[in-house]
Amino acid sequence: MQKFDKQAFIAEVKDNVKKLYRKNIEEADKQQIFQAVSYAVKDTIIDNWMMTQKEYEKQDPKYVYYMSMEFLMGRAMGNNLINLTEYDEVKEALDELGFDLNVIEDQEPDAALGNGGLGRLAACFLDSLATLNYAAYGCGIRYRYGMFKQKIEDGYQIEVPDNWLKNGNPFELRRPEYAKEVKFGGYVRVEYDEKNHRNNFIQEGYQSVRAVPFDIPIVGYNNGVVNTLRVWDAEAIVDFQLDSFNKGDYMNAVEQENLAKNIVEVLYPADEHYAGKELRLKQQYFFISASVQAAITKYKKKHSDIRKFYEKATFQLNDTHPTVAVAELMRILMDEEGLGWDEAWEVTTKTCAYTNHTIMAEALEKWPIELFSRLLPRIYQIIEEINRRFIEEIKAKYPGNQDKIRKMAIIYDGQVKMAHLAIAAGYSVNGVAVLHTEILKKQELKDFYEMMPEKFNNKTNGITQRRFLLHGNPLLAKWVTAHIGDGWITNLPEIHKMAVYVDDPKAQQEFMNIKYQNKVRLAKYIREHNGIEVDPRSIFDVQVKRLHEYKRQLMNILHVMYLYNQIKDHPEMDFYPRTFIFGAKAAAGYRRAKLTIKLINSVADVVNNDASINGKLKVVFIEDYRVSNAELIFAAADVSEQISTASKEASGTGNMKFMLNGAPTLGTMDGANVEIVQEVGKENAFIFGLTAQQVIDYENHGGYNPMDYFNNDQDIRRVLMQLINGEYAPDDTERFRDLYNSLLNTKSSDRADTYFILADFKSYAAAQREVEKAYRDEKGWARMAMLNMACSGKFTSDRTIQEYVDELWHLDKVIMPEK
Ligand code: 26W
Repeated sequence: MQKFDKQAFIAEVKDNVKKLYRKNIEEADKQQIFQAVSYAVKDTIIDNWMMTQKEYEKQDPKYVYYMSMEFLMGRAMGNNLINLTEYDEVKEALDELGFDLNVIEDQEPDAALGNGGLGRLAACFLDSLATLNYAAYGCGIRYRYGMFKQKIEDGYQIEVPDNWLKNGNPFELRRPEYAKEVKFGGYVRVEYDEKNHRNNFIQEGYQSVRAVPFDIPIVGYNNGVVNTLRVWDAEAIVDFQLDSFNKGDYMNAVEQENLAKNIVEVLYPADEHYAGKELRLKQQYFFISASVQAAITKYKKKHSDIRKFYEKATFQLNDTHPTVAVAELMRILMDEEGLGWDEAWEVTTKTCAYTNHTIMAEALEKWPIELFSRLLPRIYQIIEEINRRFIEEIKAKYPGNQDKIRKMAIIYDGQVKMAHLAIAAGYSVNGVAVLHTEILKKQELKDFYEMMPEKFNNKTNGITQRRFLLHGNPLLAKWVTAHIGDGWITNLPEIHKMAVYVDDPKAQQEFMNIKYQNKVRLAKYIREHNGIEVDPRSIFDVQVKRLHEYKRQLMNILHVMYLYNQIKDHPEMDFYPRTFIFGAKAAAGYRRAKLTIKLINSVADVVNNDASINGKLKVVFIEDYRVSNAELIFAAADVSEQISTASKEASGTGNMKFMLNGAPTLGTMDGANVEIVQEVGKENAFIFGLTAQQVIDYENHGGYNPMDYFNNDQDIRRVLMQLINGEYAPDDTERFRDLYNSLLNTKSSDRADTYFILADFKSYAAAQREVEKAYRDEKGWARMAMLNMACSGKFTSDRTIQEYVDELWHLDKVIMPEK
């Protein structure tokens, strides 16, 4: 790669400021500097991007199309500099110009085109694919508004639209020459084709939109590779011209304009909750149709036999959201490429693979037939036929077993079940952690597993160490590199070499000192953004993730209330100062989750302002938790709270980011926590609570009664009573009644305490005491924290991607020419 030329870079930044803003650099504001620097960075990327695509043309590798409704990319500029290995150089150059790179980075809005785990996983995967020299496209939607911005007012969450494109996105490239048409509605006319002796299916009376791709570069680490995230924008096909009126299709023009505008308007912010909205199905088909068409076009440029499409392309479906790809591929292969059903089916089943990310029943996507067939008439026909044949297969395998059909059919009870379609039509079904995959096989997808065990496999999630250590925690990254070299950046298991230092007093001290500095950095952020003063010498105990009942933020804050009671009762008690840090967005319509945020803030108000406890306890709710502040938070954490009800968290990926930054896990045996403990050893984590099997047994056979805990445990009883006696809501004692009810009152939910908070409460409290005890032993803690970092090698997304490649995708490594 070309060497960085500082003076040339400075000149280019100055020139960009002039061209973009007609200003000298001294006159430009920070946002303008950000833009000017980004365009300079993009310039470097562009050459590599063109070269990469040229190599792909030449070497003709197999591509993976990672189809996802969500890509939670976060900020691009800093990450691009990191992967170009020009971060420090640009920092220096900007210093020379009198700007702080960190401050300039803060000018960039997060690209928050995702909700949480699933979207961020997609982003980590793109980073790893590029870094490992694999040809890949991310395929998604260019939402005008991403994940909402969260404001906290009077302790309540307020959702504010995220106008992330308002200053433009310097890294994206509009590619109108690759636009595709996507059709909705109308009806299908069948016409016999005399010449080819087959039926032709022609969609008529439809509305359509033009899908216009925007390409965003995905820079591999130090290898010259630049892949593409292709997100689709929608435009009206009929120009909305005044003379439409005269042509008589004025209303039609308006409708198409609206259709286009609405489709890409906003990301659905309801994580793990399916709402069955027509617009969401439109979004799904919109980006999938465009992406599949583009993949076919690309293939046909070099290859003539469409029957071998799967040799050059594979579609990974990120949960069920893009599953309509199965039918869209069938449609194109049959209706446009002229294949027969069996030929098309063979290609499709060799192309598509499905990843399951959740076992939460309310997340399962199923569409009413009426809606589905009206919006996608031809696609629906195809799914009907897939279903018919699939049921034949079930019948052949399980003669006379109506129950199997009821449980496995793709269309049943008036609904189209997207997970069933994905499983029937894909060559692979994978879970995202060992435990999760086992639960899929034995519980959720048992019947499918029994019928086609060969499709099922596990791919434990991972994260990119380049964003979450190299960029997010520069002090620790430099320190690690100084000890073991920089091999860990592309080969994370090498970080295990740090294990030899865990008993070295000097290393322990250096490590703890870096952690301290990162805590100071976070404390400053909290002061500036929340107005709360926290002590960086206290234990930073962190739970950051989407707000969901199964993740049990409620248990965490109830425990804080319990600690506060203890400290008030026993002021003399020796208590190590603790800062409980929360960050979480609640789905806008999820009332109980929003009430939990209010409770956290109400407890914070009381605890933080009680001078009598001498600052022993602090509670902070960080507003607008997102990728960019997450990087600061992971780096500063002492304790990683991973406390979901066992069996509910498919994997978790935040858990891995904490571990990488040297924060031991306080958690249940759930998701990837199980594998984290396996890597680092039980003695270097704080594990508590029911096991997944125990939870599943309760769920299947009953026998759990939270009232028993309420009646028999006075600490629990006291904390619960404080939810309804005005302790944290003096102005409205009823405010938190619903939370109280959710734990005790059977009527308010199917079963009271659906997520076993009371069952796990005391073992959680005990584990928390162990945390405190361990933290008091300074050397012991340093050792444990460093071991966590040293044993995090397995959890790089590079490993995950390599497993997908070796076992499922079989991609070719692309060799980049020396420059
Ligand atoms: C249809 C609405 C909807 C939206 C999003 C349903 C489900 C989702 C996602 C599956 C939610 C999600 O992000 N799941 C998370 O995926 C991560 C990556 O695999 C896992 O680490 C998390 O455990 C899982 O909750």
